[in-house]
Amino acid sequence: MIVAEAVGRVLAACGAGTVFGVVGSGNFHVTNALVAAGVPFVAARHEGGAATMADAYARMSGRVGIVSVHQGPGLTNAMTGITEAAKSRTPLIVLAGEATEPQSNFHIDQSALAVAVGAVAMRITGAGDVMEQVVRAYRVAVEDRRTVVLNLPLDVQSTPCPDLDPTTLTTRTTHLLTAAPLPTGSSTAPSGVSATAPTGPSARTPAGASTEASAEDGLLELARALEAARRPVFIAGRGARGARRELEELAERTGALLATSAVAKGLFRGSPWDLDVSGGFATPLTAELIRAADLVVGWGCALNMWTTRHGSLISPGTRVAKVDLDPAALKTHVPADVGVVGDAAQVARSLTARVRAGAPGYRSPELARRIEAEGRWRAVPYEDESGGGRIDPRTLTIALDDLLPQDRIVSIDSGNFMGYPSMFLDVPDENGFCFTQAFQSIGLGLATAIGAAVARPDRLPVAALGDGGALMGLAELETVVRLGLPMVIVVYDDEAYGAEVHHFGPHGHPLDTVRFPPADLAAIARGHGLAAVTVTGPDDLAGVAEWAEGERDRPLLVHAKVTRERGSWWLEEAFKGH
Ligand SMILES: Cc1ncc(C[n+]2csc(CCOP(=O)(O)OP(=O)(O)O)c2C)c(N)n1
Ligand SMILES: [Mg+2]
Repeated sequence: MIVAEAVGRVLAACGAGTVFGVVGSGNFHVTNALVAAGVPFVAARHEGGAATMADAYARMSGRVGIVSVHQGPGLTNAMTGITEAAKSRTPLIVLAGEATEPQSNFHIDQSALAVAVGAVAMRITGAGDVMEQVVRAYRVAVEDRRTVVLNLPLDVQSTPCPDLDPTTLTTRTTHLLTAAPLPTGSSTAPSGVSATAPTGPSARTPAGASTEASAEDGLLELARALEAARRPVFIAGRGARGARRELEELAERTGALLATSAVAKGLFRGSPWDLDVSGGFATPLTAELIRAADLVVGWGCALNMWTTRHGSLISPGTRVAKVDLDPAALKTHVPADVGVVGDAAQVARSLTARVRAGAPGYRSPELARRIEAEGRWRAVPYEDESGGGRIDPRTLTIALDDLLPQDRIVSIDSGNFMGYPSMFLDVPDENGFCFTQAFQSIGLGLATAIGAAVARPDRLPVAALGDGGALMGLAELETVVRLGLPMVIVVYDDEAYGAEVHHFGPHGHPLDTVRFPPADLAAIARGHGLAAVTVTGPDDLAGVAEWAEGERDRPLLVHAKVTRERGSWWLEEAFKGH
């Protein structure tokens, strides 16, 4: 056996779910070793797609995402997806061949590249302790919620190492995975592994963070704040995605209303007190109720500019509390008046046990009626502006919401269009929405939908893209067809980088650099083997209905020519951040 094969075997023994990649000579053996050990491999057509697929897969499956890339350009191609994952604290391992000889065409400083985007750089240094090094990388990904670039130098990869029989492999890997906790800072300076300092915080409580006593103080203060609150609202973020039951129990006891950040959309679906998403995508009712809150508690939620509309959803008199694993998150964005460092579910459980029940809080029969009547975007009246060969994106999305099965998983690209699917397409729960927007890159939407589809084959994958993002990520259209995914790809086509058009157009700037001639996206899709429908008005939606009611044996691309006279209302909010 050679080191490259040992790396694959050990990673498989750690529990790697699926590996996404583009195979070249520098990652050939490690990828085949993973496959030989039973880990499914998904071939992407571009490394950027592979990284984003693995990111989405990890988010939607709860497992570590694995990416496999060739040295040099294989890694640079993957960098945008790696950055998105690193910023989102997605547990991800990028296996990257590494040319250490400076004369090699493939040589670059891969560790510096990884660190520059907030990932953790590690390296396999020899045959001696390859098992320890792989397990350490895996544990840093899981326990610190980090994206790890694990460099595999070509000369080290080909070094012979003793064969690992399956029983010893399993026993030793299990032992290493469950051995003593990693010391604080191991993602910055692990012994035996070359690593460089990351820019982000560690999930493990670092020195100087809450002691047990101060955590207890924080809990007590939050308990008192909840008892005193008349109009409490919980806003759950990514860090609370697994804590629905605990948060609902505490909300029930304290009379709190329930909202989420965009990444956690769907978490409280079905609750009569669900306000859906807080922030730019919030309904008028949700914005009104959050503004009128006297206590807002962010659960695993930074309360950033998107979730709070640049802070404007938090009124001056409103107290803010935050519960977060990361002590730094208590102070960033909207700072907390009351902060608790801890896991959302655990903290909620312990508060439910100690908070006095009684006050109805924000929950009244009248409010329940209003939430039922006005709590969804599709209940907000609007004037349909379809006409002249173009469909109003609201009309399009509401119709799709009706036509497509509820058991869906929706992934969204970036751009002016992005609010329409985020607001008008319902999702069944927090595992029905995949939002790879931490880096605000366009072009990640299709690969996101593929990774999400691999994680949740029981759901209908829906990718919502702009024409710009669709054309940027087009390489993966073949992947959708090859994998036989029953995906619906909706392209909101305004023949432009609409975000730029609406940003600069009102100021009289020339827009030729951001406008394009029509592209026949339906024909492109058919060329790849998808079914396709071009929608120029509401009547064309019959084609979507036909596909939905049929065998769905091929993926469908809905090429929607959308109205483009005005920018979307959440975009103005977004531009404040530029
Ligand atoms: C990789 C990358 N390049 C450029 C941008 C700047 N940008 C933001 S939105 C956008 C336009 C996207 O166009 P499209 O996908 O058609 O969506 P639309 O805005 O038209 O709805 C661009 C170019 C970006 N965010 N990411
Ligand atoms: Mg566009």
